Amino acid sequence: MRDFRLYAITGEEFHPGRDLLTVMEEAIRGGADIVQLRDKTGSKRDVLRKAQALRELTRRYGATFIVNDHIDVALAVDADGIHLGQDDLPIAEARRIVGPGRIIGISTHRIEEAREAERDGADYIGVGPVFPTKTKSDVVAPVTTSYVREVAAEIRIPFVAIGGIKLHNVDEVLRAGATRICAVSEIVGSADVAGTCRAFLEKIDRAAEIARRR
Ligand code: 3NM
Repeated sequence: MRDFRLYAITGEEFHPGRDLLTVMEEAIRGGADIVQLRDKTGSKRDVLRKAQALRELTRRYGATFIVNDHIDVALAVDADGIHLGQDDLPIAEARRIVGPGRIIGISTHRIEEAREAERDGADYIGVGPVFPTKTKSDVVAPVTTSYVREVAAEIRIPFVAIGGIKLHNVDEVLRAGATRICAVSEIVGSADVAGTCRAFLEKIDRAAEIARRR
């Protein structure tokens, strides 16, 4: 997959009164290079309609589009990939459905899951929740930056840190070795979505520059 720095996930509950497409377009304009549709409550039809619209939007900007959970919807709209949880279809079975050309990402919460994902052919892993978050209901206890460090030291496929990451604490995550950041509430709940994305990217780039000089 194409490398990325900032991964934005939809969270419509964080922008009441603002349209999904407007908010995600602002995120892309601010520099988010991946957009994931995450909708845990809508009907299949609703999810499909949102996926169609986001596919069109991301294609227009050349951004990567990932669908959470719904493999059928991802295929129907020709998404770039799918994102799985630990209780979803295993990677091997998902791969048989989506084929070699589509991205498969999976959430991991401990190093054994990260190793398994790498072994099973995931294209990237989520590493989290780094900090407490209210965005995900069935979330495990925070894995802290020590899990980020473990993954950075050992795992060779791309990983993205997630969970409670805000502009005020992202530096800590970057110092632990993350080079890709994912956020929901901090991005889509912002009054200035594009500006928040640009601020994340500045911090990500500054950390990369410091790492290069070391
Ligand atoms: N997955 P916010 S944490 C969707 O740890 C999701 O796998 C997580 O939302 C994981 O940036 C999370 O608002 C929610 O905390 C992230």
